[in-house]
Amino acid sequence: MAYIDVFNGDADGICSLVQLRLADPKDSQLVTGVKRDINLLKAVDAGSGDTLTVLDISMQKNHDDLTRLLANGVRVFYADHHKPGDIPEHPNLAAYIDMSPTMCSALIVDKYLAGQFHLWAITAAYGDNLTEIADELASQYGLNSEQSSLLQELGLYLNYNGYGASPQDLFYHPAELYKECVQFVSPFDFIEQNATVFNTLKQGYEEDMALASNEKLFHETDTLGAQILPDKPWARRVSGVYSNHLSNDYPERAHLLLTEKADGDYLVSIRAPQTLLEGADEIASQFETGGGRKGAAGINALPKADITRLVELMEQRYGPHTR
Ligand SMILES: [Mn+2]
Repeated sequence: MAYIDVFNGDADGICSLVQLRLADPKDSQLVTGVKRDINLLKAVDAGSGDTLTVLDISMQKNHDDLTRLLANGVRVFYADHHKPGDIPEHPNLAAYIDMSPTMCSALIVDKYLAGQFHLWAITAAYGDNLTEIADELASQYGLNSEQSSLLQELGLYLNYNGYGASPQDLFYHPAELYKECVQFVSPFDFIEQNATVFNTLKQGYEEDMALASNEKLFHETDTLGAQILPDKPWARRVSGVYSNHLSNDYPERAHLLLTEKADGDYLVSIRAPQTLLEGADEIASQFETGGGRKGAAGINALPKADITRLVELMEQRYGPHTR
């Protein structure tokens, strides 16, 4: 009879589990990883009598392992906001899936728990870049602007910590960070009483962002800004939040962020202009290891020789004629 908690290593995954375990404490086994590591059910072995909680990872990407575990007699609670694919019909599966663009997994859990730990849910909404929704909830719950900016900061840092190629790149393994958070019913108490964690993340974020801003763009037009970051832990950590930042600063431009990998290929983040949130997935899927959503997509391993073609594709897709 084991409890196994499987969660994405970003703000949304962590804050989802924090709420559930504050409501229903369990001595559980934790399965998580860096944000991009979403095939988390693969490593899970469980059987009849075991209870599995799965948070903020695509059911579609974990479909075969979910089916395997259900067939083993495992009871599963699943909450997520990514495309689920076919949801298995099984009496042992409780699936809470909501793909609406105004939801994140922690808000789904918040609804399930009738708002018991809404401060953590608001933190996650900020972390998932759902700023307007988070602001709305914050004012509904009577937070002042100082309080809501503090939750926004925490969400940003928790989210930032999840990026990286492997847990070695991160300041805190997401499982450790979860354990630090779940000791506090309120994220405000976490920030105040666990100041070392908060300040470590804040300082790391600020230093990494400053380093990224120092790197020059190698291609810059009204249509597209493109930048290369070096093969360094700071670059792998900051690339995701830095892309969000660029995209907020230049909403009319598309963005391309390439991070060098040890083998000479590039990890690529593609952002459509915020004023034309489409096409990023189509561009990414023209490359062997590419994929993603309309507004934001990526390529896992782009050979150096393909950089020019990628830049041209983006200039064509988002050039003046598309407006
Ligand atoms: Mn999420």
